[in-house]
Amino acid sequence: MSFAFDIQARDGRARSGVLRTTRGDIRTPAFMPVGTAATVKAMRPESVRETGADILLGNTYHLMLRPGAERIARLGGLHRFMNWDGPILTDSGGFQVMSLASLRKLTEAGVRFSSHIDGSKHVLSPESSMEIQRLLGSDIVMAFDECPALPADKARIAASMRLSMRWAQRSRDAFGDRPGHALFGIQQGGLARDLREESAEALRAIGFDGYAIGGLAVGEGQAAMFEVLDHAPQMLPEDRPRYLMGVGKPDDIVGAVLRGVDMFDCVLPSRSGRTGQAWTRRGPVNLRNARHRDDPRPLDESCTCPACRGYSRAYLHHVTRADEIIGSMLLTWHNLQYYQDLMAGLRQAIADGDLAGFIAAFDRQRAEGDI
Ligand code: PRF
Ligand code: ZN
Repeated sequence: MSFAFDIQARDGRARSGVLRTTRGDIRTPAFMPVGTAATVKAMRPESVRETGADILLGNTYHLMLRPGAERIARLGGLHRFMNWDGPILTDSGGFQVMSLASLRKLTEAGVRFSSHIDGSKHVLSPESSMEIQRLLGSDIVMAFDECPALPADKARIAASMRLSMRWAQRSRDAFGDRPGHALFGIQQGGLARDLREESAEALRAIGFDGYAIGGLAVGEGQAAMFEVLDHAPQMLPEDRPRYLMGVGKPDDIVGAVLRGVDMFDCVLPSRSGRTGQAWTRRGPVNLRNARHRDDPRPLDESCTCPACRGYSRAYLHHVTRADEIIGSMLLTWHNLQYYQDLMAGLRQAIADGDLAGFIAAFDRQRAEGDI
């Protein structure tokens, strides 16, 4: 088994601990900022680290197309290339093919598609995805899977899940034995409990270093997602990290931690920072709104980030409206800081055995609304 996972505290189903990788510890529950194209957009990696991030996410799909996995390997691997020496998890590509590429053709072998950048033709399979993630030097490699868009009928979801489980076995075989690198399996099965159980059983039989919950946050809504999370995490091995892919809003993360999830990634804090949306203890704040135009106060007086220490709401409003680059830089930093502070708060609350108190305060502050 690659990477020890030390669970240090529990509170109900929630856990907090440390995943020990060769490139450093990942404190869980963890939020992984998304660095799709070998950059967390608008941030230098040392700044991302300053927000408290222990690990970044990269994407097989984008990097294979541009600048190419072989090129990154020749240049010393993704860590050296992007100047981030902490752990990197890479997604396996199938999910991004389905949402971004055109002319997709799915078969038992894998998926053929045309690049969203230049229309060039490519193939991804469990074997080629494992090879690309190896060339990138990824620390946590994701199995190659397919994530059906919801709503879809149950027969379609079952067939897709079973294909993903055959691909999970092929991913495991192709990954081989790579000390110092971990392979995570991905549970699918939509909203159906029996399909989630069947998928978990298949993954447990193959054996992975960690287990992701895929196929959620694809349009089903929070209530339906939480219903799945009321049972899905417990189907996965208790002693290994559980990763909910592509989630989410702050309240999604809080609810998922309560239900036993350890790891998260989402473009939301970085992407919304580039559109003038800030996330704070009091909920979302749109800096484009004219009510900030003459406001000399910081975005959040309790936040330690550069945006909140050095600038007024009026300034953030101005640079956001004027589409100045510093607006993206400052709001991305603030949002990543808010997310990492939220994760630190969750870890501390679990360690203190007071997750319920933390969530009550979280809900209360959000109900008060922005100042
Ligand atoms: N599979 C993979 N990546 C993903 C997902 C998935 O199901 C999701 C679903 N929210 C996000 N990213 N491989
Ligand atoms: Zn801030």
